[in-house]
Amino acid sequence: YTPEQATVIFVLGGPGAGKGTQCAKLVQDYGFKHLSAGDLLREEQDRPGSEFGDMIKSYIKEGTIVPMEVTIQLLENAMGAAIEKEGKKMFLIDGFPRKMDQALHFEKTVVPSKFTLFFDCPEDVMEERLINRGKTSGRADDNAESIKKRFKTFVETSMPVVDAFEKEGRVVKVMATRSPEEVYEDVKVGLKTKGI
Ligand code: UP5
Ligand code: MG
Repeated sequence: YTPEQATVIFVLGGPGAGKGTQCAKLVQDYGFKHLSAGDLLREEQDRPGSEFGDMIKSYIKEGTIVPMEVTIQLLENAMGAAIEKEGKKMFLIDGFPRKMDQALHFEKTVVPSKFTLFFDCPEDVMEERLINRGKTSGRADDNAESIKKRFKTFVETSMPVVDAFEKEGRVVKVMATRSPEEVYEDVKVGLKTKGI
C-alpha cells in the first residue's frame, strides 16, 4: 500500500475531549493504526538533532498551531512506516487537521479522509480533565494558562474545520461527556453508520 490507498479517519475535538482515550479503544477492537499529531510533534521535539525542537516547544506551550509543513511531514513519514512495516492501511489521525489550510492540503496531497470522528465536549469538562491530568502528565501545556490558550485556538481556528466537514456531511459526532466506556459505545454505533 501507499498513503494514497490508505483509509484515513480524522479524530477531532477540543483539548481533553478524549481523542487519545477513544483511539486507544478503537485500536484494540478494529486494528487501526493510531497517529496522534500532538504525540508525533512531542516526539520530534525531543529527538536529538531535530531542527524543529525549539520551535515545536514554543508552539505547544502557547497552544498555537505548528506550521503544517512540519506536521504533515511527520504524519506522512509515520503512515509510510506503518504501511511498510506493519502492513497497516486504516489510520486514525488524531488531533489533525487543526486549521482549514491543513485540511485542504492534506486531503489534496496525501489522501482524502473517509470522515471525521468529532468529540463534542463542553470546556468546563475538558478543563477539569486536563488540570487533573496535569498533576501527572508532565505535559508542558497541561496548566491553567496554556489550557486557556489551547481553548482559544480550538474555538477560533480548529472548530471551523469541523464545521466545514459537517456541512459536507462528513462528520460523525459523539458526545464526549460520559464515561470513556459509554462514549465508546456511541463511537462504535457512529462508525457503523459509515460502514466500519
Ligand atoms: N478522559 C478521557 N476521556 C474521559 C471521559 N470520557 N471521562 C472522564 N475522563 C476522561 O484525555 C484527556 C484526559 O481526560 C485524560 O486524563 C483522560 O484519562 C481523561 P485524552 O484522551 O488524552 O484527550 P485528548 O482529546 O487526546 O486530549 P489532548 O490533551 O491530547 O488534546 P489536544 O488536542 O490539546 O492535544 P494534542 O496532543 O492533540 O496537541 C497538543 C498541541 O500540539 C496543540 O495545542 C498544538 O500546539 C500542537 N499541534 C499542532 O500544532 N498541530 C497538530 O496537528 C496537532 C497538535
Ligand atoms: Mg491526545
